[in-house]
Amino acid sequence: MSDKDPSLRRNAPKLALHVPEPHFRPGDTPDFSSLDIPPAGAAPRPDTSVAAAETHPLTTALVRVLGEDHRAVGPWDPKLDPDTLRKMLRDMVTVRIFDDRMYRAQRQGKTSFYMKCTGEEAIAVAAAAALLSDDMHFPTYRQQGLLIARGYPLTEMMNQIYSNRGDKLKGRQLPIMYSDKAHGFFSISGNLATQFPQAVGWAMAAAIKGDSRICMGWVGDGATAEGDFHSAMTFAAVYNAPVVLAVVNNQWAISSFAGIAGAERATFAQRAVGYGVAGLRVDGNDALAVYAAVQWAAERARSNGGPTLIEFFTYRSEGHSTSDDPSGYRPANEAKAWPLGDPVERLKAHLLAIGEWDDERHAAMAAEAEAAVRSAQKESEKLGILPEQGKDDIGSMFDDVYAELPWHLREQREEALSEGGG
Ligand SMILES: Cc1ncc(C[n+]2csc(CCOP(=O)(O)OP(=O)(O)O)c2C)c(N)n1
Ligand SMILES: [Mg+2]
Repeated sequence: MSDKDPSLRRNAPKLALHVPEPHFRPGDTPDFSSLDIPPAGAAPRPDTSVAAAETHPLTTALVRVLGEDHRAVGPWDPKLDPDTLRKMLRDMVTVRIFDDRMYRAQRQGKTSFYMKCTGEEAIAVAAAAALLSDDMHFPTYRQQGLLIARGYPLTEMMNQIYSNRGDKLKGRQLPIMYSDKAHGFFSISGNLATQFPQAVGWAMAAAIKGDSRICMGWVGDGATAEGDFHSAMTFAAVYNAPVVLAVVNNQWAISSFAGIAGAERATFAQRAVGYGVAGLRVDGNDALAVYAAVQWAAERARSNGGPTLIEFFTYRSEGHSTSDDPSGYRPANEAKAWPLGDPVERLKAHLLAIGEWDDERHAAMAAEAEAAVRSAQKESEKLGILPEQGKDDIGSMFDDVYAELPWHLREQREEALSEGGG
């Protein structure tokens, strides 16, 4: 009998697969005490010029700056001036108010769809603050904070959400899939993970052209399972592209938890190790840590040190979108149990702790932000809301695709117009 005889496997165990299951389901009491949350200030900060491998211990650590006493501590403290801190806080508060009002607008039937980033506000807002205003972003649908932090008019955002007469994208994109070249905000694509190869390609082009601008690509934890994530990492590593690649790990991808994308086996930041790219794992609810990490990676990219993969560890506090009901797949109070806290409250507490803020100023700022969102909404609604759209200019749906409209589409256009489309 040969030693390759299949009968030798007689006593081998039956092959089995592991199907990851979230720790808690509706009705369970969420308990995150087994999560390893190192104290603020514990992670070392290597020089931005180190070899990628020297950052790899940081892919299992957690860069944190805001301590239990709400003070900034350790080598990652970006030592921001109070005005910058206050601007970040105002932007984060504005994002939250904007999200709440647009969520309500969807429930009132004024638009078909909305997506909030509640609990994740620090990430986009602090990343915007850390990069230069003409650096480019390839965002997903949860980085509205980039636009708000860069001063993009709230009315323009709402016009897009309502697909109204002011929508410069002419209703061709799903609500919230903004695009604005002037604000360095690439058109959002609903196809997950496309942002990574696009960002790497843009960064390579910037280098080929001898530009000094860098860019940042964004994906979620779930999207890292897409092939695009891995091809982008390969190109970024091979060509040492000047790019910052962010994985926002908010623990959920609609109703599937991060384990289904591989979080049980390794951190998302550890994906960097296999590609030989620098990697950082960062407390995404700590605006100062987010700022410091993006600033570090930006400096590295700008000085031709190459790409950095940053995992922002956070929690999606609300539903995936207005089409989702998370009570069907996770405990209702899971967001409250999340041990990294609320990013808005943490930044506010920091400003209070260093004596640069008080409750009255906070209330006045929040009221101002509320008024700004409310007045933008009023302006935008003058230009119409979604259910009213689409009748006045049906012919325009044939525009902007072909330089010369093919005959069959010309026919369809004439037919649509003669049916009273106007
Ligand atoms: C290629 C592709 N597959 C599936 C979807 C459907 N889809 C839209 S969002 C989403 C979840 C993405 O989760 P994650 O990447 O963690 O980002 P998050 O929504 O948590 O910010 C899925 C599966 C899609 N849009 N594109
Ligand atoms: Mg996610």
